[in-house]
Amino acid sequence: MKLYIAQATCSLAAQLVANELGLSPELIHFDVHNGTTSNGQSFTDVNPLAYVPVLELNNDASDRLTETTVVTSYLADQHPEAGLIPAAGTLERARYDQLLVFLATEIAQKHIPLMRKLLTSEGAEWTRNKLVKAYTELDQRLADGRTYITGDKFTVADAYVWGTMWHERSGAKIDHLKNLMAYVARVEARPSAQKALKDEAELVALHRSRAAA
Ligand SMILES: N[C@@H](CCC(=O)N[C@@H](CS)C(=O)NCC(=O)O)C(=O)O
Repeated sequence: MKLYIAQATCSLAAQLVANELGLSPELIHFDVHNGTTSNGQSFTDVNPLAYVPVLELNNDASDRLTETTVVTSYLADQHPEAGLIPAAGTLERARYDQLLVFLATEIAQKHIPLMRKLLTSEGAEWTRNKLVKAYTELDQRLADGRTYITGDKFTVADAYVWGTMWHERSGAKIDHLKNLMAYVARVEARPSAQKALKDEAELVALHRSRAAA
């Protein structure tokens, strides 16, 4: 399997899930600044929409999956014994998918125009308020002392929350959300998260050094 990633982006969630499952996809770095990849492939051939994560499967057709929620859920569904996601077709899974879509639309995608400074000041304020509201919802879930976002078990959603904690870059003020902050630190302390950060940093450095040579 190949996993296309970019630095400090939502692809960290896919890396973390792969690590939790003991998988070792070949990582390929897409440099969002200059459009190159660490293996020299044209990234728009890989994903015409030009974003990560992209998971390329080892099947005959080398099928590719995009969308963070789909990539992470697919990996978790392939390894039900790891318990990283509820079984497909259950009400529990429908509620779970509801949470993943909430994370994708109300958090991850809200950050992007802020980080890229694409909004008017009125638009930026509206979007930051939406982000604070969404993060407050997560903080309230955690207020009952649970370890992870859906309970005491680590799941795919935790990887996604952690992989999209871009509040500092987007200027959303959420440091007062103490349950959330303590929780994110717990996720980040997991060996799978530390490995994701390390693998990403090493690959980015390799890509840059090859480009400079
Ligand atoms: N709908 C996609 C969006 C993924 C996305 O926004 N990826 C960003 C990083 S988090 C990206 O690759 N951006 C490319 C760029 O900025 O050029 C998903 O949910 O996975």
